[in-house]
Amino acid sequence: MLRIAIQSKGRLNEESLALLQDIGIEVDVPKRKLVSKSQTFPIEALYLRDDDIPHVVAGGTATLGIVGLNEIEEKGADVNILCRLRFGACRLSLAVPKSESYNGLEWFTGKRIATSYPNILNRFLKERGIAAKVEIITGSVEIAPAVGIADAIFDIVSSGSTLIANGLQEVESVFESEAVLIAYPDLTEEEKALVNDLLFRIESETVSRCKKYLLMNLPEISLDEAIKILPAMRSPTVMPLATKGWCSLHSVIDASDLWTKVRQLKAIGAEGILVMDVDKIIL
Ligand code: PRT
Ligand code: ZN
Repeated sequence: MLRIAIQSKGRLNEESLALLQDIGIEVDVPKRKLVSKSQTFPIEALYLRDDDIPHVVAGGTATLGIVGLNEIEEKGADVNILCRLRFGACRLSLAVPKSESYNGLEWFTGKRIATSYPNILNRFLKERGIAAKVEIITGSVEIAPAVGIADAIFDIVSSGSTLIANGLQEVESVFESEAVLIAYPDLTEEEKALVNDLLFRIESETVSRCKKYLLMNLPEISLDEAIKILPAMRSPTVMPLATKGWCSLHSVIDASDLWTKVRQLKAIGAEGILVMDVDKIIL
């Protein structure tokens, strides 16, 4: 039986549970329960604050955990990072008041920087040879400059709107983060086999989330050109249409390439292009 530590509430909770559900693992949504057993896979979910997850997995109380990479980096926990989960994306950045004219890292020399991530910040400042004073604050870091506790902040940024609302400007992006799956480093052979099964499912799921399935009608004369545009997993599927000289072309592409590819395909005569989400990709 595996045990996976999940954030009990907060930004990673919903997407962690949704990911488990998408890979066929149903667990009860936390109400006041700390642990809930899945009926569909030998795993139970342990609901915790995100700050506690690295430690609980490093100690083996949980075999697996879903947590922000920023937490692992800050806590320096001894865990294996198994895969990135492509949600909870954010960055840890330095920000200064908008009124300051910022001209490079030297600006921070002698300044007070408020943060909940002192270890990552201290490492960064040391690497860059900047002598600043790190003020540890747990929560509402962004108001520190306005109330005079600090001159600048080092905090999580996602859309950037919290910084703007507090009259701050992001000046250095230091660490890129997203949710990751972590594991206790000393799993038994039986646990490893279960974890591999889970990883296989998760990879199929996370890969499919950034893919699109495309199908279109195409003049046969443009086929070679279209195949160059759409390399697909092995090669695109081509089927004849009832109308002579035309075919139907099917392919899977990276979602980020969608609009570029659609423009190129239209330029060589593609018509009736359908774009669909991909539920799973089993490679
Ligand atoms: O109660 P618990 O301790 O479990 O939760 P928490 O309050 O400590 O963490 P939570 O739920 O806020 O965040 C959990 C994890 O989500 C973080 O460790 C990150 O890995 C990830 N994450 C992704 C974020 C954000 N995006 C995010 N935007 N965590 C926090 N924020 C906050 C940030 O602190 C700032 O206040 O959102 C604000 C900035 O957002 P923007 O969009 O205005 O830039
Ligand atoms: Zn927390």
